[in-house]
Amino acid sequence: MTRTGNYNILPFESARHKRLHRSSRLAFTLQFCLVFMALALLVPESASGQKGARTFSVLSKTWQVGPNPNALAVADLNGDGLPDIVTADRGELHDPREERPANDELSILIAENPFDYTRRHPSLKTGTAPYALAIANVDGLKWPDIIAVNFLASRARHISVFLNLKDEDVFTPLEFRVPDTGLEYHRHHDGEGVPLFAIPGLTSVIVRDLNNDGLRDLLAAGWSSDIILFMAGHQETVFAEPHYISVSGAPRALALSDLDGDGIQDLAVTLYASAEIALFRGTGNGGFTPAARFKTRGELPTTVVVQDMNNDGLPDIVTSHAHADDTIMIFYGDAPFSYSVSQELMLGKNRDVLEHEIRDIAVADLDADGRMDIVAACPASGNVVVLFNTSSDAIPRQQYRTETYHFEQGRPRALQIADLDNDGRMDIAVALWGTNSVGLMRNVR
Ligand SMILES: [Ca+2]
Ligand SMILES: [Ca+2]
Ligand SMILES: [Ca+2]
Ligand SMILES: [Ca+2]
Repeated sequence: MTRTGNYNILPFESARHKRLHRSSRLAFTLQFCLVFMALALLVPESASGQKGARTFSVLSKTWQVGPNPNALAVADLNGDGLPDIVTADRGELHDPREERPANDELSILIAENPFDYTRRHPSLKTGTAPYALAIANVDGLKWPDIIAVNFLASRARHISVFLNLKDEDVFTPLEFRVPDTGLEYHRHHDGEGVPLFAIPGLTSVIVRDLNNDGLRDLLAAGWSSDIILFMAGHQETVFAEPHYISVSGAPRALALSDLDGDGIQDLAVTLYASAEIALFRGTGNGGFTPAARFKTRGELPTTVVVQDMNNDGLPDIVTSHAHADDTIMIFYGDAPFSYSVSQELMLGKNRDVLEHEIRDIAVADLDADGRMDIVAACPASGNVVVLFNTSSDAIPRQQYRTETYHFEQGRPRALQIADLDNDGRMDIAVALWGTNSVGLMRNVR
């Protein structure tokens, strides 16, 4: 195990690694100018994007949640037709070996009316440091259940499931332990050689039926142990024992999509330490086999989304680098598992200044023009940046127009796009790390 430097420490908020790795990034850039048809675009702030023509209105009211919400999910939990909001309140990880100041709860905001929420008390208790969320129906009842993966997982509480028994307004908690048999620790150690983080260090979760048995299965990224974890849905126990898929390079974020058009869901994974995207072909029975790997043209990629960004019918891959630069990368699919053309969208003005720190991205058609738009949560600048695709063709260098929304002291950390008031227009819910609250952006277009 070699120590590879502070830049690889996952949960700390720091930009110091940036300077350390500038030279290697230059090398990357040169390399990819040769290998890829690489296209860079400094996204212009829209001249007409200022007052009067803006797509979203930031609600002045915010809703309190627990300490340091790290993830946010939107779903109608109580069947009244209005989407509710859940946050994973992770707390801080100053020393990731300590349970505190990490936190262990999920907050639930129940919509009473459009843009009017009541926080459910008490909050739901998870394992330590809930990092990512999924909402999916995993039991026999019709209401959507809540699944959280816990990064520190002290006392072996790796996965927390809350079964939604809607009629009693009750969530029944279940806990799942990931056995450490066969798991190794691949990340950083302190000066005494003690691991800084827990294994497997879960950072991402998706719950979906992957083996076509009608039960929803769980996929999670085990960042510290270089694994993807698969737990098949189970009639009695909700999830069966985990199986591991080995993925070197610190798998951090996951996206499921049919990448080769065979009707079976495939998997895209960001590899934080090796700065790659890894692609896996789905077998249809819950298995995944390696299909491709390529560099992200940056360092420390943190997010991944799969969507057709240029409307050519082929899925594209979007990623961003929170700790190294303020860029969003689009990799355009040209054949199954092949992404030879990429485009870089720069949010900042200067490549060597980490101004925004893109922590989360989401993609949807926000202005209903048939083109996929991108939203980025940027805690360092306090901004949510919205990139509207203004292109009229499928040529890989797509054009974007920017609208910037500022959250005073809020530090947007995670977001989800959803139609929160059922008016047919996509709104945005934002987890605010600095104020422990949820802010909303109402689509007023
Ligand atoms: Ca497929
Ligand atoms: Ca495409
Ligand atoms: Ca659009
Ligand atoms: Ca709406």
